[in-house]
Amino acid sequence: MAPKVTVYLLNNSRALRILWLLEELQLDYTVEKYQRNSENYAPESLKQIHPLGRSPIVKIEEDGKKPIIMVESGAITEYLIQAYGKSTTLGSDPSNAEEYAEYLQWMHYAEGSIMTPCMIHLVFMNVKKQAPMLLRSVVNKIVDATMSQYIQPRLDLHFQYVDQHLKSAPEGYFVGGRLTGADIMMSFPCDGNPDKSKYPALIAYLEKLKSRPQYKAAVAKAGGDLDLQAFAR
Ligand SMILES: N[C@@H](CCC(=O)N[C@@H](CS)C(=O)NCC(=O)O)C(=O)O
Repeated sequence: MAPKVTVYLLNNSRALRILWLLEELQLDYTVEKYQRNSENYAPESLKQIHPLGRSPIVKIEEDGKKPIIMVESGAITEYLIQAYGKSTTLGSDPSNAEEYAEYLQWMHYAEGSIMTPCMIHLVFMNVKKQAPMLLRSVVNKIVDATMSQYIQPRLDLHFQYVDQHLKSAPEGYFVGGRLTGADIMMSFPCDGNPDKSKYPALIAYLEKLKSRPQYKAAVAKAGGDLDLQAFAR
C-alpha cells in the first residue's frame, strides 16, 4: 500500500534531500513550504508540526495506521528506503560487510562530522553580515582569525578526504558503484562547501547528481536549487 507522505520544507534546507529521495523511490508526496525569516531561521509556525521546528519534517500516513512524524534527514532517509524502497536499487542489500560498513559510515558522517565545520562557517559568515557598522571591522578581524585558525583547516581536512574518496569511487557514487542513501545524505554538505572550486572530483560528483531527472524534479518541487552561501550575503 502506497503511503501518503508530506514533506515540511524550509527553503534552502536539508529537506531537498528528502524530496530527491522520494523522487528516486517514485513515491507520491505533498510539499508544505515554509520560508526562512530575515535572520535565516525557520518560522515559529514550523513548531506546530514538530517541537524542534526544523526541516525536514516528514509525515507518513498509511490506511489503518497511526501517522508517523519524523525529523532527522538521515533517519528519514533510512526509514523511507527500508519501508518503501526494497525493490529499488537504493534499497538493494550491500554486497558484503565492507560495503555495508562504508554505507553506514557515510550516512552518519554526513550529519555527524562534515556538517559541523560547514555550519560554523555559515554562522560566522552571518555574524559578519549582521555586525553593526561601527563594530564591523573588529568583528571581521575576530571572525577571520577564527576562520583561518580553526574552521578553514577543518573544512580542508574533511573536503580533501571526500574529494580523495570520490576520485576513485566506483561509478562516481559514494558506496558500491550505485546511488544509495549515502549519496542522498552527502549531497547536502558537498553542495554547501564554500570552496567547491578546489575539489574537481567533488564538482564532477555534484554535476552527475544534478543531471539526474529525479534530482531536477525535486529541485522544481522545492522551488529552486540550494543556495547555501545565501546566508553570507
Ligand atoms: N540534523 C538535522 C538538522 C536539521 C536542521 O538543522 N535543519 C535546518 C535546515 S537545513 C533548519 O531547520 N534550520 C532552521 C533553524 O535553525 O531555525 C537533519 O539532518 O535533519
